Amino acid sequence: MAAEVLPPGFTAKTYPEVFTQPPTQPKGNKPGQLTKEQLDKYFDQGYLLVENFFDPVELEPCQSAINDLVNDVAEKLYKAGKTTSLYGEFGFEKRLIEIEKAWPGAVMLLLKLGKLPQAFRDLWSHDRLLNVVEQIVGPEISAHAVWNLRPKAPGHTETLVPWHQDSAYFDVDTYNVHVCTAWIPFVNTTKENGCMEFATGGHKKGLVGVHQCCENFYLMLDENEMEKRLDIDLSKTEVVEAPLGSILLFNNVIPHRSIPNVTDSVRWSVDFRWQDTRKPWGFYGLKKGIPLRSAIDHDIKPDWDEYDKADRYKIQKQYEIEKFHKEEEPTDEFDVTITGPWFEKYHVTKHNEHVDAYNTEKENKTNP
Ligand SMILES: O=C(O)CCC(=O)C(=O)O
Ligand SMILES: [Fe+2]
Repeated sequence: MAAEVLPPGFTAKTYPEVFTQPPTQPKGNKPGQLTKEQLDKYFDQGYLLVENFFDPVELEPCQSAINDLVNDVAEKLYKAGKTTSLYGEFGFEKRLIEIEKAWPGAVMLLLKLGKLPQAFRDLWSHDRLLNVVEQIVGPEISAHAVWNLRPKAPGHTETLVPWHQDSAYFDVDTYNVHVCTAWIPFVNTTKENGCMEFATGGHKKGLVGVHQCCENFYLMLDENEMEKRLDIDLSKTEVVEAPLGSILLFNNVIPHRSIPNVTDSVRWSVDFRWQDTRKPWGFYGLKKGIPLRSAIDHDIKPDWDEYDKADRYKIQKQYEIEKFHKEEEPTDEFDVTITGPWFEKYHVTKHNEHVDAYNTEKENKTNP
């Protein structure tokens, strides 16, 4: 049998303790912090649902920021003559669906959001949330380079995320860094509207499996790989319905996916990540995080403007232009493809417009 050709994204290195051992906990409790049982469960399962963490009122500024963002997209498309209505009569859970029907790609424009509205900055650096993050990554906390607003519309394939480990998207030399995500829903998320599913305990080896490229722009971890290399029992995955007000915490090696949205409403959520400020950043040198809290410097003020200066989607594009000597094209504000350096980490087993936009140029460069 031919030997398996392993992709550069696979290192075979395992870091079990990074993902299974909580850091030493200082005495005393800060508001919102997890109980010992909850913390142990996070490190045992690889994820944890904390219900009623936020009063829904605390999420209203984000919901209203999302309404503004949808309005911006509606206006942009309308002004460009791509749609004939602003669909202003539709609300939070429906308007984007109508816009997407009129101009398929509207959801992608929101997914490619480069800048954080103030309400998102406030939520990411929310005091009670950081108290929890401190229990998981320790007291030196930075916001990670990667975050996403997820408008998951019914039947929309580009927001249906296949099985993966988040580290697969990051640099191989940060596979030993614990990155904690809080996935925060802005609606009740259920089995019907595309909530999250986790391969319970799949983080225990501390190993990033061989992914494949790509379902749309998403890396894929196939079930055979999950069973064989990550010792996952696929009969023990858990679909986690996260209600409004909850936070769903998970680490960067736990395999997870989201399931189809079969309702007629948008499933809105955001995912924010944190890591220890002193550990290396995992985004190909393209974007750093920013410190949010420190036990050494109590006066840290997050420099969100500095963070936002580097629009991840723009710098990913720029990286590609430089690396593959592509011709620089004028920015197309209606471009709905996503390409990124993670495409290079794994073998391409599935082609689509995103993957091809990246690799065609690569071939042109090597075979001029
Ligand atoms: O929200 C989703 O559908 C997928 C989220 C995800 O994979 C993540 O936040 O890492
Ligand atoms: Fe993920």
